[in-house]
Amino acid sequence: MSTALVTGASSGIGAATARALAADGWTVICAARRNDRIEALALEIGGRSVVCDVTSEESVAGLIEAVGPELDLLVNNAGGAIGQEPVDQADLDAWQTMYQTNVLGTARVTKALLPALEKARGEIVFMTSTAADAGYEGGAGYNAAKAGERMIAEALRLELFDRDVRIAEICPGMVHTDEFSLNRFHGDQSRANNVYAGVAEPLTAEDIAECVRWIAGLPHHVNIDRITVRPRAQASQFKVFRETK
Ligand code: 8X3
Repeated sequence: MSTALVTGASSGIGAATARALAADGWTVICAARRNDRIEALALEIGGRSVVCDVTSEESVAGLIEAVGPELDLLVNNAGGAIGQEPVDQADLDAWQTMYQTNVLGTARVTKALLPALEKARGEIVFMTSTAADAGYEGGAGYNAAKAGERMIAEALRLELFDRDVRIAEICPGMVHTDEFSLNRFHGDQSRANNVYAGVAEPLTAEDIAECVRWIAGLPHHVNIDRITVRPRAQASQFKVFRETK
């Protein structure tokens, strides 16, 4: 049975991905900081859980032990946005955190698990964002972090061209999850709700999980470099159809 490790598995896209992979026959190791959540999820899907903070070297070392000698799939999903201030009001501590999680955390986990992935001729899926494509007002810190994460995937694909590990990137647009916008706006639920206001059907975490499941299930010679996924109503980052009442 193939084994996958999903970071940021405690909620949203990570949790949905863990469920989708498990339903497809994968043994899933759910990694995140919040133990109660990943323990419950692992129990539900017949997988395993490992507490992990991707910003900690020591914590990520624990992943290597949890995984063992071989790993078939790593889903680098941990990360997120904090704040949406213009550059002249940038909260640089928030930028630091975004860089620590999205870029350095992803690099740390990838580096740690690469030997096990190579051994299994495995695959890495990087969960970046349409925020990596271009800057938007208030997005600079998150744009930079996600663009930085994208560069790990791009460089790694070149570096591993003769080492039989597939590298894929998924760039979600507007996905309505419980926590993404809530975290971004420091717990302000009404600001979080405004992001999706009037949009009939933003993407769900399950929509993105389905992309991971599909990519991971393709024959080994097929490498999906990158897919961009948006809701039908989001023609671009700046052009969203919102129904007004
Ligand atoms: C989420 C997409 O538009 O909030 O990664 O940057 S956006």
